[in-house]
Amino acid sequence: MMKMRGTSLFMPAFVLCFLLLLAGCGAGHDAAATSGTEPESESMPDEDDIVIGISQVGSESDWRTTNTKAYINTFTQEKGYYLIFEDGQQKQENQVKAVRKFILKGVDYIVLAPIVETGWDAVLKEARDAGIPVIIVDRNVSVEDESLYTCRVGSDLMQEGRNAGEWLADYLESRGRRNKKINIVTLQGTLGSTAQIGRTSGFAEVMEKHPNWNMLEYQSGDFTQAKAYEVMEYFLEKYDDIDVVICENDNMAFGAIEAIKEAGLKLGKNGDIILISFDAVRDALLLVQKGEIMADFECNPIIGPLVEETLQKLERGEPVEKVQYIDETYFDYRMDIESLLEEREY
Ligand code: GYE
Repeated sequence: MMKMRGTSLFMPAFVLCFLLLLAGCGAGHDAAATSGTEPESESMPDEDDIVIGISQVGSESDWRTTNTKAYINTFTQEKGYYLIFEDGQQKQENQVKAVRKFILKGVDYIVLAPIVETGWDAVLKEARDAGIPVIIVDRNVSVEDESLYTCRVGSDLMQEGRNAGEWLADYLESRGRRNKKINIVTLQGTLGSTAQIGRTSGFAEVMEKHPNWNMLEYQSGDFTQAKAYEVMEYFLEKYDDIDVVICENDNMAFGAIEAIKEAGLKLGKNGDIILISFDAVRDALLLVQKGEIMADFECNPIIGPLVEETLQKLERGEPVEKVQYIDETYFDYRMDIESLLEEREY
């Protein structure tokens, strides 16, 4: 049976002002959130609005900020959407609570960006029992029963890891270091997240083909600059022969670079350390241009439009692919970053 739009258990929503500022929306009718600490707004869905509850991971990185903006800019009330945005603040329990809240409100769709892969079975079952389609975005979930969610829209994170490994192999070859011993450290993302699992295992796959690559240590920097700075300091104290630093996102690269410079080491082609990163956000690309990050593997944060396309197909009762990957590329210090940046949104 078709559900009536906007007539479910709706409470007055609260506006997350900072999100609206991020999104550049003036008066703020486009996004609402249910955080009890925010000022109450009069915003209510129109009867025909498609009501979407988004449970976001947090705001740990530049990538995430752009990703959040893209949802807000895509699902506007002018286009007939009513968005309820919940920031999980990097805690799965907050995200589970948010999904339950969405179910209670009787939203039309749930969009879930899961912080880690496991632990979702129970709440996704509740959503399915309530007849609410769930679109998993960005990272993945690992559930016993795949029919607990409708589909996933995001990045092929394992492929990103493989691409980074292949790039390093080619680069070392070009520098005559193909068979030399190469010491590597990895700053991993949030343990158990698809972005960490995919990038670590994709890179490890390539590493297996190179017995001379020696992974000294993996440590998590939780995708944040501050944590990565501390971890990199620790790596540099412990090892004096690091050749390669893999940072599983750009914000961790920023922290690592700070620590490397403070230790008096040089980055880049003629330096001591080859640093590779993931995301390719604007500030990181400026460091690629300087040669400090030697290669950056793009993770496209603008997922909103593809989620919208998927949701519209579901609205029309059309089938959707279970997994949809967004197009991605990479950038390295040899490219003309300046002109690439002119056309880039983020
Ligand atoms: O790389 C990182 C963010 O899940 C792909 O999460 C995303 C990752 C992204 O914090 O910057």
